[in-house]
Amino acid sequence: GSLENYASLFKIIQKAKPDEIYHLAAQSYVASSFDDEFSTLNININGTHYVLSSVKELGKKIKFYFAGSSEMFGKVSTKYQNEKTPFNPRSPYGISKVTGYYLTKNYREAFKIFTSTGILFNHESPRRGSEFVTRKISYGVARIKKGLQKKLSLGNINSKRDWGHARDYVNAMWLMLQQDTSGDYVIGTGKEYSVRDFADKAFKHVGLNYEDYVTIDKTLMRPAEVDTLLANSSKAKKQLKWQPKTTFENLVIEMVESDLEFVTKFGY
Ligand code: G4F
Repeated sequence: GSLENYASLFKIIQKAKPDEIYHLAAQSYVASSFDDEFSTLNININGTHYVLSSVKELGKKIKFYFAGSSEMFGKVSTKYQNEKTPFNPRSPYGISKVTGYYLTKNYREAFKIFTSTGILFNHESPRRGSEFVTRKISYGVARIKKGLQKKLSLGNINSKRDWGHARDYVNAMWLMLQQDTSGDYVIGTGKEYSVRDFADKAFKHVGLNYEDYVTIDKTLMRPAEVDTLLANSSKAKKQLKWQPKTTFENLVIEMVESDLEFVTKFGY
């Protein structure tokens, strides 16, 4: 199926007759969304609408999960963000997710469909694509350690994120659809670290100093940056009994170790 094709999504849902739908698909690269605003907005907004509309047409008993994003908060004015924090997106990607959030909410209210949005903060793992900064760093560190690369170019290393492990966050998504009622939940660790902190820990893990290898490339800076994001997940902790299990330090180590293994095995 394709998010750009209503009929293909309708047919798949009609055939599979799912009990639950986890709608994670999107153009999810924030930086690329500035380069091609039109594709990002078309795919992310219409794609979400097509899935929701198919659910409405085919069977209201399907439970629907929408992957919202902390990018919806954008330029924040409060230290912590929860379900009541106003949205202030800074990228076409963030705007598309805010629209998806409201579509999801409207289908819940207007058509009485079980639809929940997880407002997930950055979630990482060794499976992360190297377009994203955490994997770019862990892979770069492994290649530098093995002598395959000399420098690592990064953009804004002062921006701060609330980074958790994807494994913990997928558990939260599943818990949302096991509830009796639908709703919106902020999912994050409640701790924030800068890109610099991530690089520092990753290089230190292999006995190196990031300052000797990281160079700043201004072309990697975004036209509008989200400087800081920090979750208040009290609602999820209380209602879903959800708790993140992986610490920042263990996340960094797991990613670096996985890339060391990859580089050793494949040699690139
Ligand atoms: O890893 P990033 O590209 O992730 P970003 O933009 O926070 O978005 C991710 O998390 C969102 C949840 O909040 C998701 F919705 C979204 O789909 C995606 O998964 O960038 C993180 C930070 C940014 O501030 C960026 O400017 O790292 C900074 N950064 C610095 N140097 C870099 C780089 N980002 C990338 N991708 N590449 C760099 O070289």
